[in-house]
Amino acid sequence: MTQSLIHPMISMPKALHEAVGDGAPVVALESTIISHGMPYPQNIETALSVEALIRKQGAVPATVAVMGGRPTVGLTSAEIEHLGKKGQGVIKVSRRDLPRCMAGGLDGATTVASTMILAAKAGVAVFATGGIGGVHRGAETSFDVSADLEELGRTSMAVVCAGAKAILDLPKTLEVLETKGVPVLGYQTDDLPGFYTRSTGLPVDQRLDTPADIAAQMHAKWGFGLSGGLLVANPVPDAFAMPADAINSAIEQALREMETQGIAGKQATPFLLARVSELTGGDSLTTNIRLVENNARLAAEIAIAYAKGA
Ligand code: PSU
Ligand code: MN
Repeated sequence: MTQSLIHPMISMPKALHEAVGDGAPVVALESTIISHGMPYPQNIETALSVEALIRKQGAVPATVAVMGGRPTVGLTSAEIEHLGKKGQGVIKVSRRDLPRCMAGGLDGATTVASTMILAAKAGVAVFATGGIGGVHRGAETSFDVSADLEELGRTSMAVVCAGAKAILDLPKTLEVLETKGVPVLGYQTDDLPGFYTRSTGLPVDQRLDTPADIAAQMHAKWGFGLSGGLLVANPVPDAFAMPADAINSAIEQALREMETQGIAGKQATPFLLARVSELTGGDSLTTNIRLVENNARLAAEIAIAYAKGA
């Protein structure tokens, strides 16, 4: 049973392997947020505190990356520190980068898309992140649509986020999620959260108020053989949300600078996150850290509810 859940090419600590085999609640965590999403040393502090929060809730954390070419689910603290210190010196790995990274024996930090792939192959069903990638502003000419959306359409995983990052075109992101059959579930909210803010004014598909309600939809979707993800949108706690004006003007300026400097492709998201943090004097980074912690707590509760069965 245990073997069939876990792909033989996945490297996983023994305790985690057993936890998955026993049907214990496990929460996957991504590593691009460590290497490319936050500066050192806050990146390492956050990654470790998020793992501790998940354990405190009674679930098992599993941070995901490619280490020396091996798809790895369940990094050690030393491996997390290694990725955090190397920062942008490791490859940001999405679906298309996995073969290069594996065949080349390289270290790679996994995005939402590739974390979903590795976690699913390790038998994990719940994943906490900050904000997913989505349709970038200006996508009608640049065609920049994050591979995260494609992955949500195909890989079975509940992804807990604080909405798509506000640097994106959110109405277009919702349209693509609809096309790909991904339910967007607002946790205790009717509105799509805006990552740094609690609301975008855009409606989610459905509001759900308990982890058990979310787990029930996971069982319904996958029990019926509908593959693909569910997106759980969890607003940043009020105390840590940013004023909409401050964050929006920082985003506008960062987007203008990105255009002037000709930054595009996989560099776009890391550039925007870092620049917005500079422009807000670090406030957006604090919000980012707090919302990831908040998502980890909810993801643990969902994993626990899901593990109880349909
Ligand atoms: N959420 C964060 N910080 C991040 C990211 C998400 O709070 O750094 C990363 C995730 O790894 C996500 C990626 O998958 O940004 C999206 O990149 P792109 O837009 O290039 O697909
Ligand atoms: Mn992109």
